[in-house]
Amino acid sequence: MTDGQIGINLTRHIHEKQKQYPEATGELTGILNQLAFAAKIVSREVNKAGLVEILGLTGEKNIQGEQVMKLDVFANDVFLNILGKSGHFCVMASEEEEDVIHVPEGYKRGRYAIALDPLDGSSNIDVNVNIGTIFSIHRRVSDGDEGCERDIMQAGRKLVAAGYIVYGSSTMLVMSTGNGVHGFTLDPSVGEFLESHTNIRIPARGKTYSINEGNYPYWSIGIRKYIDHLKEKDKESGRPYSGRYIGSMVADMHRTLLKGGIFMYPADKKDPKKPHGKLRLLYECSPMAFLCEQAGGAASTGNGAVLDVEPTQLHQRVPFFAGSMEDVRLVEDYIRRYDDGD
Ligand code: AHM
Ligand code: MG
Repeated sequence: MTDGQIGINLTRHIHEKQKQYPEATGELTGILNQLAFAAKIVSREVNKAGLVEILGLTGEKNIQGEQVMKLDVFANDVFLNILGKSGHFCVMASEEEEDVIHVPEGYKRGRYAIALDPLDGSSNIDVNVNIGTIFSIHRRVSDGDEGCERDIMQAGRKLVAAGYIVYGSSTMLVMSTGNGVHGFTLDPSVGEFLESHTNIRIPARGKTYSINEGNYPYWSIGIRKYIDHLKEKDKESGRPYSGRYIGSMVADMHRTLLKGGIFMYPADKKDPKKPHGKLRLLYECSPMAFLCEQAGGAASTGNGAVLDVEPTQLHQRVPFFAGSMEDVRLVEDYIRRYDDGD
């Protein structure tokens, strides 16, 4: 039993923030409510995933003889369905879809565009590791009724809002509308996201680094030297950095936002088809970069701020270094010193 003091929910939080901006239309409240609604549905299914395994329902058909949908396809359907009919968006993009997605016939086209990774890290579902949804929202820039790719393909600097939902030991929504970064934890008993982390700030410097070190032989000299450096005894702490890598971007970034340190997915020479690393600009790197900067940290491609990259392709990839300001500056320095022209 609590003393009746219940944290404020997501709707009230946005509402309160918007009061500071008389020109705000209140539309962001509606958008975040719709995102939260979709997140609750996906969260329910993610929590059932382990159980489904035990009950043997992961085959092609379930006991009713119905097709069992893969969770990432399910999450994609849920988000696109709810957001597409919300009246807030003119066009959408998803990691799961090659082209932009238009609002279904008969539904209002709105003033915003959204890019999504509906279920990032989905290869981790089988092993009960945190996965997440990432979103980024821009104001539309095109004229006419239908939105188009141009509305989605805007630099992160112009984001109106961005965030992620992490499905873990609890489900959390972490977001920014350009007013700091705030976290909300889903209370399943009342079905509401309640404010749990107000104004998250990344420490200026952290103690951990997060990277897939199996790619070491494929990295540039600068990245290899930087990682070698982190393993040396630090002059201040007398200890090397600790390695922490889950392999699920949302989970790795969530820890980095709260505790500091650096998360990286650099370019590597493993696959000539992916010369810029693995992570996608528009719905993975850009929204996370927005959150990092809003929390007082930094996010870089190694060669400038992620938020300043002008997108050229819907699914383009960029090298990504994000987290504590001093840690990000140091890796940039190594890249400048050793990889110039590499
Ligand atoms: P996905 O979009 O196919 O799920 O891949 C993205 C995921 C990120 O969550 C994570 O940071 C990265 O892939 C891990 O990649 P790797 O296995 O190469 O370390
Ligand atoms: Mg992804």
